[in-house]
Amino acid sequence: MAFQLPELPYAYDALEPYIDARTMEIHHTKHHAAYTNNLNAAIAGTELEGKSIEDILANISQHSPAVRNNGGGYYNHNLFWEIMSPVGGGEPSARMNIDKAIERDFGSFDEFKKQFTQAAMTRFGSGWAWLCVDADDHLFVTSTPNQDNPLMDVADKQGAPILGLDVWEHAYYLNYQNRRPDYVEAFFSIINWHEVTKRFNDANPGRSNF
Ligand code: MN3
Repeated sequence: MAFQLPELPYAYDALEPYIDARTMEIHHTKHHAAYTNNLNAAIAGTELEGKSIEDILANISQHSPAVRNNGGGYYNHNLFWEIMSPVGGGEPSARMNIDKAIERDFGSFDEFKKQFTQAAMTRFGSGWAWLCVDADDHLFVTSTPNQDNPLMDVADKQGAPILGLDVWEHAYYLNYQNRRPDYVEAFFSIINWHEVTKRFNDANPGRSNF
């Protein structure tokens, strides 16, 4: 079963004015579609066919650059579409475990936002900023180059990504040109904290409630 390009969970114009419809359409139908097709081509007829994307990424150091770049691109964009929502933004509510975990591990939401923004701004060239859960069930912020991600065994720090921001120029250039800081700030208006919370809970199903 080949990997499939997912449908977006909202219309291309749903995230305006934060992300414009044209950017979303090109990003999904061209960039994400290409990663998906190229991943399928790279694994066709190999032992990777039929494996989950998570399994492939966990041992990515053993695979070709084509699998690394396109497997990362496939996974990262699947996550990216889902952790945004036209009714998102703000801060996670007190009913979500994630808000207590952010306070515990960063001290405050503002400090988390500062660290995440810093990671997005200081990632030179193309890459991603991430909020992840580590093996000890603590949150951390990191960034990765190109289409790498923290599931990969080549990552500086490994963990389960629960929030990610694409800082490739293709993600923002039509609307923001070189103003990456404005794009990063806008992203905070469309974060789907329900989905981030779900991913936080899935990262450690045995966790007792906060
Ligand atoms: Mn992208």
